[in-house]
Amino acid sequence: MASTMLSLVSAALPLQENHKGKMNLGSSDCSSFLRKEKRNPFMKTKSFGRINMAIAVNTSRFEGVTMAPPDPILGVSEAFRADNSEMKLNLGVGAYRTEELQPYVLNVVKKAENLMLERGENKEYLPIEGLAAFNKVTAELLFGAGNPVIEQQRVATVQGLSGTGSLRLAAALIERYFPGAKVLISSPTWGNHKNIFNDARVPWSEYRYYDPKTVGLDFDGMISDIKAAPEGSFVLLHGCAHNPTGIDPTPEQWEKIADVIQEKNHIPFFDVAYQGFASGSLDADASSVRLFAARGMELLVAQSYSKNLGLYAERIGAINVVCSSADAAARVKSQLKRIARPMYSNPPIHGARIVANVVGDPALFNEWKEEMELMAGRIKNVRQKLFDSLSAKDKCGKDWSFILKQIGMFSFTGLSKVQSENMTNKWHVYMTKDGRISLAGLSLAKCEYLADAIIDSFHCVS
Ligand code: PLA
Repeated sequence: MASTMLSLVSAALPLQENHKGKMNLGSSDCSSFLRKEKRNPFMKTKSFGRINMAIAVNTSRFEGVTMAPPDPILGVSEAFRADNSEMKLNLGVGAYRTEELQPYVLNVVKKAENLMLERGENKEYLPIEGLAAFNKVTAELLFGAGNPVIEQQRVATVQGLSGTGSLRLAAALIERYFPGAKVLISSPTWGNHKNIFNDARVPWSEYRYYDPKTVGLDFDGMISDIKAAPEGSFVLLHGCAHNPTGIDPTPEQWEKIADVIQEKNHIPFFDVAYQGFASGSLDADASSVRLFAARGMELLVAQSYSKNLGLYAERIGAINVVCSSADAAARVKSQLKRIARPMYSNPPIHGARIVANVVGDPALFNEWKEEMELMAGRIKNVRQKLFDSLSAKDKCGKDWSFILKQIGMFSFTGLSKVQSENMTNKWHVYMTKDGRISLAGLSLAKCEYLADAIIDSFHCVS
């Protein structure tokens, strides 16, 4: 306590200098701090001069706090900003860029914001569960308007702080009401999933997902790991456009996954962060979730509007819990609110209004679908161009066709950690160390350069 108080004195002193530059130590507050200072074990002398006080301040109570490593995904953007090379390319975070590699604000978002200005909407607190109009349309976008789970009021929907915050709310619900239950996570998965469950103190283990030999889905491994998990586990599934592999189960495989989950009494937990980015169609990309809901299963779904509406910094998303009765859904919703209140009280309104305006208005909704197709289409084009460039340039004849089989924003290149480091250190291509590149941050013009970097890293670095 003593050194904390001294820090305050030190910070306050310059403000207390009078116009002649002399210190005013006579204030009662200040002298009470100084009396405490005499007992401060960190002080070497009893002098009250500025220099000695600085020594005391340097002895931090946070000495035991170690430096945290940079985040494996968002840390890449920090490193990118610090690089002065003209060739630099940020393929780390999954953020959509135009062909000119500029951030993109969707036209429908600008229109929705104009509407908000025209209406002169206020900034009052939202209820804990978020904006009612948003919660309505977000569940409809996910399950399809008219889905029995909505009609029967069996979905507890709470607006969350985008996908991450919504996942975190669900993790807290699991920790509180399913103590000891495990969450099964695909191997590999989005880097932050493990952090979220660790921080919520929810145990997790991995199920096989990616087969490096086929650069495809290890379906048998996935099924047997889900089968082997303790009954009543939560199975975290990427609704579409699996991050980081870009490999999704086929519709037939989804049916089989649902069979095993049902057999084992597990609870499916979908993370839908890329609705619209897998196929370009919002409906098609929700088909996995709808398939499970149609079976009458109880399930959790976290949603994000960061990518599909480009609302990254607005932090807008939702957690939906489908229950077997309206009564259970009401109780679950009340508990989600109870978890949210001490965490952040209530969510931000701006992004919620944008989504409500866009999804709730047929004209804007159709326009959004067109823009969504444009974004997804641009990514498909760079995917094709990257494949063509790699195939044309690679003198060793490696088969790069796996790039075309992957979907969504990313490509999982198969580059190792050292090879990925070579991409950054030699070629100024910023990417995550697991070999993932975000094609959303790539332009047609940069494909040839990227192909050179990949070929060099793949064949010359081991
Ligand atoms: N779930 C998955 C599977 C994701 O890939 C991401 C974002 C989220 C949830 C959360 O996004 P949100 O909180 O912004 O809604 N993944 C990014 C960004 C795009 C990140 O790591 O935060 C990625 O580059 O992997």
